[in-house]
Amino acid sequence: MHRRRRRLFRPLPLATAAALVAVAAVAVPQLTPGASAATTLRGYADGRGVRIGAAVGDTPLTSDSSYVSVLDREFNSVTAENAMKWDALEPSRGTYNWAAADRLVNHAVAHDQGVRGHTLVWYSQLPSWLKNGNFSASQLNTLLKKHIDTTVGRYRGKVYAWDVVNEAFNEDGSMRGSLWQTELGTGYIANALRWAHAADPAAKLYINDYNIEADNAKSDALYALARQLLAQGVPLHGIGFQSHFVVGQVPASMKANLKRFSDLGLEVSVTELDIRVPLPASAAELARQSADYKLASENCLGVKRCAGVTVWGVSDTYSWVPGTFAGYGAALPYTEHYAAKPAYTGLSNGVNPKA
Ligand code: 9MR
Repeated sequence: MHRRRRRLFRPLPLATAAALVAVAAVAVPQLTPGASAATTLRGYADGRGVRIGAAVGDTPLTSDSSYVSVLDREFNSVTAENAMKWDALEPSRGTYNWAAADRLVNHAVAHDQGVRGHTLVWYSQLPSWLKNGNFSASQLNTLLKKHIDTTVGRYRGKVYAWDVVNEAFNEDGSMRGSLWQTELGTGYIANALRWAHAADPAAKLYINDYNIEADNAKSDALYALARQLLAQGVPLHGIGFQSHFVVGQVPASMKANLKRFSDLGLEVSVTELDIRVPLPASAAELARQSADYKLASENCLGVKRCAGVTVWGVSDTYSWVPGTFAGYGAALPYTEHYAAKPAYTGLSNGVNPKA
């Protein structure tokens, strides 16, 4: 018998759905052709039980109503672009600033969006009191546990997946020489996953990285670590493939590479998709970028345990790309004026199972 694919998240409760239908029937007697919710990214994603997400900055969330309306219309998941990083949450030791992170979580709850938590253990964006504190290994272990207990605990039940460990590897597959790696050794990864699981047993726990989309030395090393963690019973549930691509360079081995992780029983997600093009962006490059958005999203959604695709921003206005890669930009699905680019159509066709 044909069975529907298991949904990765719960649909609206029946009563809520019925109420919405009832309200819609009264307040919106006619649907504008082409504007039904089913034709948005989140409409397609909801229909197949997956997430379509965007990284959200606190500035646009609080000051740009065009941004917010696209965000809420098109995306059923959000990731804090910076607000849940350690330097943002605990700028001085023991003094927490939850305001921006809380704002995003509350926004998500109000707009039926899930939250991906990003990120608990990273070499970067550490507060200076921590980075320069000359702490012993045992002190660092205690500080890390407290950070995870406090942060995951605060959002228990509200974050469906956490990027527990971010960017732990070098390109050649060796472990990156971070504060954590250097002082605590690779065991910090298993510990972080165990602590996060204890703080929120329902959250899916991820290792997230870039340049692991292809089958290469870095993804091989991660694959070996993932197998080892699973064999040891460590609560690792997923792998996040950041997917910061250059136009025309979506790796040919991406789908097969994601599949080998999925075959271990792990979820796979594209967590930070953007596709940069040389500026000024030509029509030909934008068309290529559109095809790449479709390919990259299908490379995940076509794999059995793909939980969803997140883009690293909504519009080109706030993207990190031009500030980091000189001469490149236009990496996201919307223009600075919130016009949908060909990239939007590519992404939409990638998410729509019937396209
Ligand atoms: O987009 C983020 C940018 O606003 C920050 O300045 C930057 C600081 O490191 O982090 C960016 O997000 C990164 C993410 O957290 C991890 N993967 C790479 C992303 C782009 O740099």
